[in-house]
Amino acid sequence: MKKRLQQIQKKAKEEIASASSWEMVDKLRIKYLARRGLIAQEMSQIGSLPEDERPEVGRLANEVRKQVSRLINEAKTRFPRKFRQVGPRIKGQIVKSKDITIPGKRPPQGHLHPITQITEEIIDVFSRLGFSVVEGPEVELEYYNFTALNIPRDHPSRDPYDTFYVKEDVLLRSHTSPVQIRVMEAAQPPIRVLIPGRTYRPDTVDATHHFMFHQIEGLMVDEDVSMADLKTVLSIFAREVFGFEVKTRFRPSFFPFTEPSADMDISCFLCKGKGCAVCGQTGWIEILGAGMVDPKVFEAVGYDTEKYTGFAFGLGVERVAMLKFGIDDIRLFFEDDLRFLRQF
Ligand code: 2U9
Repeated sequence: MKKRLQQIQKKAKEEIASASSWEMVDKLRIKYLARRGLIAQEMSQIGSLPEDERPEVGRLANEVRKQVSRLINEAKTRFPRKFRQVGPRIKGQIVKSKDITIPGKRPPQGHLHPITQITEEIIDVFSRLGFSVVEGPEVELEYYNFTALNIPRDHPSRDPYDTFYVKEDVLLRSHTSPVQIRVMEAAQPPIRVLIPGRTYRPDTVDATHHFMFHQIEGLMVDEDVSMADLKTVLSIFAREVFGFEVKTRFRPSFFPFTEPSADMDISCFLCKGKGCAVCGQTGWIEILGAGMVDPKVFEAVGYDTEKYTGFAFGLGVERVAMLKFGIDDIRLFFEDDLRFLRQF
């Protein structure tokens, strides 16, 4: 049997060497290597040999099969086969007609809207101060938009000239403050939330007003939160967003939902406070409104007004974006003109 295996190997070698086409080599593959081929036939006899001869013959048979297989594979590479496609492949597919070394075409790539960019930048600053982002409905109940915020029944902002009403008691929110009420109804202090989103007011559209604009409001409530915390947090925000050299100042103001209230100015980051067109020669730019949450608001959500205090603030994202990017017309943000948007 050993002899026969050696003869098979010799014969196979000769036949493979004299084959003159890919198809002839493939016939030899079937003759020698197929499941019922010559080598398999020999191997099937191994079981009938005396036990002590089997391992050696087995090893030889395996060796012969390996050699023949190698010779056949080598021989196949000598012939171009009619149906065997050669050429560059992309994901296994032959792409004969293509030069895959040509650089690809870059797909058109967009970017975030400037309002989204500024929103994300501000969120980033406040998240490092421990604030988390919450969003809420744009169609709101009058109760959350006004009543719970201590805005009196006869306040002018409730007038349909200043707020879009969907029907009685239902409106398009005029600020994002109703979301803070919803947060406080759902959770107890400590609270540190940032509320970005669209707000709506029926203003006549001009260079600085639009019927829809974006606000970011913040709220922090805990034991012992003071005006010092408000000033610290908002001054950090101002320096992170407008530059580390900017100063802040707080002027007394009034909002129905905060007491005391303040407007925060930053020193003009363009003229460094000397006076220019952007700061109206004053050296200061108004950035946001803020204040300590009025106890009336805490009462509306059932918080213990003896135990908790908090501060809140609100800013217009378009205004911040216009200042930072030097844009003089709010309408540009909403016209989807790519000549404008591509600049950011
Ligand atoms: C709750 C309590 C208090 C949010 C605040 C302002 C001051 C403010 C304006 C900035 C420019 C609106 O976009 S704008 O026109 N906002 O001046 N907002 S304090 O105070 C709150 C909010 C929610 C429960």
